Amino acid sequence: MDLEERYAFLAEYYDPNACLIRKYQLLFYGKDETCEMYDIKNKKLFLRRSKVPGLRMKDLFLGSIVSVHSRQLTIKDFGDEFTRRKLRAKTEKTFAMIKPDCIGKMGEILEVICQEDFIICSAKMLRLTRKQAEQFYIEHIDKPFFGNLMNLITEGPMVALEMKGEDAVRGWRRLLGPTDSAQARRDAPYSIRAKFGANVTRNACHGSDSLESANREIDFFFGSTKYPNTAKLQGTTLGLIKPHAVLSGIAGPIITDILSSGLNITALQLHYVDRANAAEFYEVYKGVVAEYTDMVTQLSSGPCIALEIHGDQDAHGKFRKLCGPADPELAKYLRPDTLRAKYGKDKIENALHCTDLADDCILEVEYFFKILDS
Ligand code: DAT
Ligand code: MG
Repeated sequence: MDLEERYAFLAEYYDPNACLIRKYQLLFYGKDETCEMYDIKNKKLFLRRSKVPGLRMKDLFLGSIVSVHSRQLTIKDFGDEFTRRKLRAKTEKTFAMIKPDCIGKMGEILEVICQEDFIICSAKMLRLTRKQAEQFYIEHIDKPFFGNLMNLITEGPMVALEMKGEDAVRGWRRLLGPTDSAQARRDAPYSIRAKFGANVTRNACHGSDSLESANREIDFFFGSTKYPNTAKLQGTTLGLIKPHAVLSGIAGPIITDILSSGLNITALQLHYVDRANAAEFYEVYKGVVAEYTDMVTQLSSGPCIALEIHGDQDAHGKFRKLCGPADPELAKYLRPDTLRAKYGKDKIENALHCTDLADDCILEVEYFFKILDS
């Protein structure tokens, strides 16, 4: 990015009080990472040029949702030709899948994805029926390996991912390595298939092979067809990776730690929670916890990843123990191995929410995997 450059966007904000959509011109200055906003309707300065905590250039792309001083804005369009030309090449999307053979390694794979600067726009754990799998891989229907491929794809849950990045289609294919994991180990030893794949069919992950495939595959999974999530809604608890942690790219390591503690992840979905829903979800803390408003602001400030956590017994108790004290300062001192100690910053940006009371587990799991996913 040329640091002198100014990028312009059309952003929309749904004002719940007035029940109307407000439109803004949002300007972002690369040089000092400041933001300026104009109300389009009355042509007035809305936000003086200033730094907006948490707002980065890489979070601004078509369809992204960003938080500017507690307002959730949707980036609807480029604001000028310069921005359109500059960013279109960069805002390429691709489709990735963590296949059933590699679901246990999803934390490590998400870590690689974030290290390579991909931004995850959508993520959902789901299980395809045979018919759906055939549709997805229709181009291979006559190949001798088709039966094996169908068995693998339908043998268990997988994670579908819509990702964005510079040269995303080619970049992700390069990172995947050759189709055959054995060849990948010879020719591209640092690739995902070399590291995580077993053979030519069980090769860890999928990646779109062209822009056209990417569009088709993103539409297949995240278009109008809604696939049921994999939540059990029984004997499980909720883990919510907060937006600050998702945006800073540490969801992968957090998931790896959860899985290596012996707990299972039985459902996963990325959500953009709006302020009204965040307020509703945290309602029990209203008037009880001093940080309530800040908690609502944090949860609605960007993408969060909801996890359904399952354990052989007492998933709630085990997961709370793994998360540690709500205040990371305290956690670092008392329980340095816990997730909040390792990944939290302060009481608000404490990496994860976990259900407080055993009796509320299913209510909270249902909030994300039944109510918000409908
Ligand atoms: P890719 O996934 O690298 O795009 P592809 O589109 O040619 O590869 O094939 C789709 C999947 O089918 C691939 O990920 C694994 C399986 N597959 C491909 N070639 C195979 C073969 N020769 N034997 C067994 N499985 C194969
Ligand atoms: Mg292919």
